[in-house]
Amino acid sequence: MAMAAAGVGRCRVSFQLLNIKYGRAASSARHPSSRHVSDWGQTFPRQPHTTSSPAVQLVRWTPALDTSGIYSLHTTPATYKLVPFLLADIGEGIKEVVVKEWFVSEGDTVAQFDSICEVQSDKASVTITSRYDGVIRKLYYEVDDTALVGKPLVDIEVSKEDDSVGAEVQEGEAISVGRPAGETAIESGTFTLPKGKILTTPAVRRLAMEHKIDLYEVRGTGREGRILKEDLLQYLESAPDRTKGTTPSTPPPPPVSRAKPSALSVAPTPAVTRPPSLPVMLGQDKKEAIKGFRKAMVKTMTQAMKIPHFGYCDEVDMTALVQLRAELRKIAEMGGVPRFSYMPIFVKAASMALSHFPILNASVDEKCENITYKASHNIGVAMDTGEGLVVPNVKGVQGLTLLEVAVELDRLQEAGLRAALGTQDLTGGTFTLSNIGSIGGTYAKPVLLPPEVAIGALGKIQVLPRFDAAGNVRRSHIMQVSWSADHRVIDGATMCRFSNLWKSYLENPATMIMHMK
Ligand code: CAO
Repeated sequence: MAMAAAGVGRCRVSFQLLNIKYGRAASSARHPSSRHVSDWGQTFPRQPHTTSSPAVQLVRWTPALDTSGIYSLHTTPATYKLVPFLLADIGEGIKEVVVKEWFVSEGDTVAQFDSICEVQSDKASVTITSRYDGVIRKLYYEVDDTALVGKPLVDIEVSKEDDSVGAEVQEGEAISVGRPAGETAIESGTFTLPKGKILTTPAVRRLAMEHKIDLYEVRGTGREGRILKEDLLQYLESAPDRTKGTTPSTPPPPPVSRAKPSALSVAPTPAVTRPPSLPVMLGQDKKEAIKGFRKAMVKTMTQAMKIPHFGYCDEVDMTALVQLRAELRKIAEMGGVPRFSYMPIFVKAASMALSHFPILNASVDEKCENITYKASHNIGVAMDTGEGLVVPNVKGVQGLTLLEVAVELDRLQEAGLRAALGTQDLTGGTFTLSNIGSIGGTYAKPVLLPPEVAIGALGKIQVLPRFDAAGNVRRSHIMQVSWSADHRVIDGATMCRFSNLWKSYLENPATMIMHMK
């Protein structure tokens, strides 16, 4: 941690500021938007912040230009106060997070709900937004530092007239960050914003200003509709004439497909496989702390391996589904879903089969004394992201159409790639599927995600010869599936019957459609 998080005492401290240079923008190059940030364009010495942990510092800066062109300031009765902005309790027992990115620099002006930084716990990535209008005076951490819940994240200088700021901040008090007072957990689904507020970063606001774009016209694809830089760039690209201030008559086009090349389109036995990346040559051994999603994996997998796993494998003839998917894809495209992979079908078929085997959509407590049959089919999907393995889940699959599952999967995949999955996305799963076949392989040995009791791993769909009922060899699309179940509560026969039903939906998609609710 580069900067020690100051404890928050109750003393009031006023201080003098010396050598405040006039005319120099306080904002950083990274956030030139904050040119207007400080009316005085001053830089501040760091000493005031290193005083004995003031909870609230009352100071009035009265700029007065001296002959050398340098402002001197005098401490007078307070007009502004410095508020340590504490990292809120973000729930799920999270005690610390890693700072992934700062959206502000010291000296930047922020308004309520402006993004301050992106932090990542071992469960989720969360954008912290400002609770106040004010000027950022101190960042307590560097990128990649570990920030502690309940400790200051930044100091914000706010107007003393700002009633939203408590008179004093108590030590350990977790100010609710990123949401209006009164709202609680950081859950993308439940977050509400005051009407008219636009969620975005100062950098995006600046870019919008430069291009004279009304941000109300830009569709935000970030969490809670946050407008990302990509959204703005796409808006600019798709409708340059709109930058002159006209109102769009049609919604912006759906996001560009990020689909990787299909494993199916690859030649069956390529002679040479191109490595996916450049080789890494380490000159010397490198040791690093296990953090973020990997840390979560350590915890979950260690816990999971205490559970006796039962494994069951089979192969699925996907030939009919491969053809049907081509049709579904076109329909999905017309419905605004540019990528319709096999995953929504696997997920929906699993939910339909789970309706017949509720014990597989269940959880057991730690001592394995009780089993809870879950009403909702919250199907987790293992995702390979830049940050590592994450398993967000699609909630309530039993009540969703195939298209709705596809839309939600697309959102989760998009968020996963941006490391922007919320706690809600990553918790509450009841059953998991892991499509390792989109990368390669046939059979796998999936490990349970406790307290869930079953998980399936899907292999690569391959074109292989198979006999049909009449004994003729057919060109078939074959996919292997590997199930693991908690053998304390699930017997092999149940797993096998479930797999048979799931497989029948995929092999005869007509039956799936017939039974779909
Ligand atoms: N066999 C062959 N092709 C497959 C396939 C399979 N099993 N699964 C997907 N594909 C195809 C898709 O259809 C798509 O091709 P098209 O563009 O022609 O449709 C292409 O591969 C890329 O798919 P995708 O990966 O973008 O999307 P998806 O919905 O199929 O999968 C996801 C999404 C998140 C499951 C996948 O990207 C992923 O991360 N898989 C890895 C999961 C993992 O790491 N598991 C291990 C967990 S234990 O550590």
